[in-house]
Amino acid sequence: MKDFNCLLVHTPRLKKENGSIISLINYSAMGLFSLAGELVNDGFDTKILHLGVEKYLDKDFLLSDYIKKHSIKYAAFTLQWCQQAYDVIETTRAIKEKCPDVYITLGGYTASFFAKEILEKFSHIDGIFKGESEVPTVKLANALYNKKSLDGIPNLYWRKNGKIILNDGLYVAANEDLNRFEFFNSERMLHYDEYSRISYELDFEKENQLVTPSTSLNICLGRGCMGNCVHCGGSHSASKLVSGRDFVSYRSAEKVISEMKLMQDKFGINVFRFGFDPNNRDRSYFIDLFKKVKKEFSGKITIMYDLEGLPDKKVIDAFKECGNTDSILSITPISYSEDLRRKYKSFFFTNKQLEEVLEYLELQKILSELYFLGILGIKESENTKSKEYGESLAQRFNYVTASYYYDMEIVPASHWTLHPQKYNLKNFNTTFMEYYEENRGLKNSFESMDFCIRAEIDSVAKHQ
Ligand code: B12
Repeated sequence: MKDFNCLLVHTPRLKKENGSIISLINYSAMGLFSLAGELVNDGFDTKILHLGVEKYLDKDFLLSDYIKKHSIKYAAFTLQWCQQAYDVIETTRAIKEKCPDVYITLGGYTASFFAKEILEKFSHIDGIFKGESEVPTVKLANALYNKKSLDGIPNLYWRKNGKIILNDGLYVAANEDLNRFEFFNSERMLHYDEYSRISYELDFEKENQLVTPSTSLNICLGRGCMGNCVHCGGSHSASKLVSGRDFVSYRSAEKVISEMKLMQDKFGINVFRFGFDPNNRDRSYFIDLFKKVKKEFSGKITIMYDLEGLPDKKVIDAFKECGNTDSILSITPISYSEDLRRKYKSFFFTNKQLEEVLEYLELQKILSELYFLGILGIKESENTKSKEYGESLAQRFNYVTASYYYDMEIVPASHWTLHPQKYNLKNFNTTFMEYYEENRGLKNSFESMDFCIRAEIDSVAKHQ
């Protein structure tokens, strides 16, 4: 191993709620494992650290102490989700104050989109990777280790002689890359076992929180999307802006299955989530994958498959075979109105087609759930009708377990934030600083002493 230790950090969003500290955005980016794997393959001692899990297990845990103790020279933080904006900035600020020699980078969708603004505003961030970063991250670690120039490292924003620049060259992973990368290795993450049982929300005041059997840890099947849903920050057009990706890459079914087997054997994980449906016109990849999953697991695992478009009978039949009866398809019609669906969503389908699919799922005894979204900038009564339509479908079809209704989130790089007039979109965040303010939480974030004070109160109370 090279004498240069690296750390990849996931920072959830912290919030104070009813006197408790809770965290959201608890699932780390899938890509942290492939990044760690590539660094290790190149001889760098690398760990992934989930700040929420570490803090939950030990209220006195401070990342700055960890960095000093383990002589970390390079620390890379995910800023994938815009809700992480405040906590990532404040945690890294505190780290840089206490450990000035550690080189700090950010990466992920939100950091990529706002890279220049972040580097202009926050001098404690040394660099930001725009887009996909396995190969560039290894190049950066080598350049820092060998004290070489950072020129020529693709996808890297950094300060050259005080000026913020984006290096020439673009790295986007191809199928062969995805098949080479490792997306699951419990050794890479501290306390992976506990992480594998984390849920959407973590309450730091409550005991026994890391016990969720069916987590939403996603299996990486590929990257990219052919769709252009208006509100999505990972659509075809948004991806082009964020990472330069304008094609879809798939991971081989064999690689996916061997990873699922490992997760099952080592951690008893039996619920797997596939959040990838990039092209409704060609689902041959999924039909092949489902057949192979069936062969390997004999239908004894639960699969949650998030669809962007409607499945046809071939996909449904293959899905039925591959998982147990708890397996579930999630379908997102967005709106009751076909006109609104056509305007806001890709992979269009009519209500008649949707209902025919739900009938077929009922016949096949396959569970499904529906997602309708409150669209901003339209009449509220239209959204109410979407909610009601969803509820009526859930009542009509026994195998529709639920119909959920949420307001659409506004995220960076989404089409409607770039063309707000077309969508009557007002009062939304256009700068990184607005996301930072919107998500402002605990002072000093994960380096805050509030957790420790709380722990002290608890231990005094226990001894009284
Ligand atoms: C699959 C998926 C999920 C899965 C799994 C996510 C996961 N574990 O990674 C689930 C269902 C859990 C999920 C949940 C949510 N998601 Co989601 N998700 C997606 C989806 C469909 C694909 C993501 C993907 O392909 N990733 C693969 C690649 C590109 O990313 P990656 O491998 O993880 O990371 C690479 C790079 O981003 C970068 N990188 C990432 N982190 C870092 C860190 C460092 C240090 C470096 C150097 C590089 C780096 O390098 C990596 C390797 O190349 C996208 C939409 C889309 N089509 O892109 C939305 C998307 C990413 N999700 C989004 C959102 C909003 C959410 C939720 C907040 C929704 C909600 N309100 O609950 C939650 C957050 C949950 C959490 N974190 O706890 C938004 C993010 C927008 C934004 N900029 O903030 C997107 C774009 C969809 C949208 N609505 O616009 N999601």
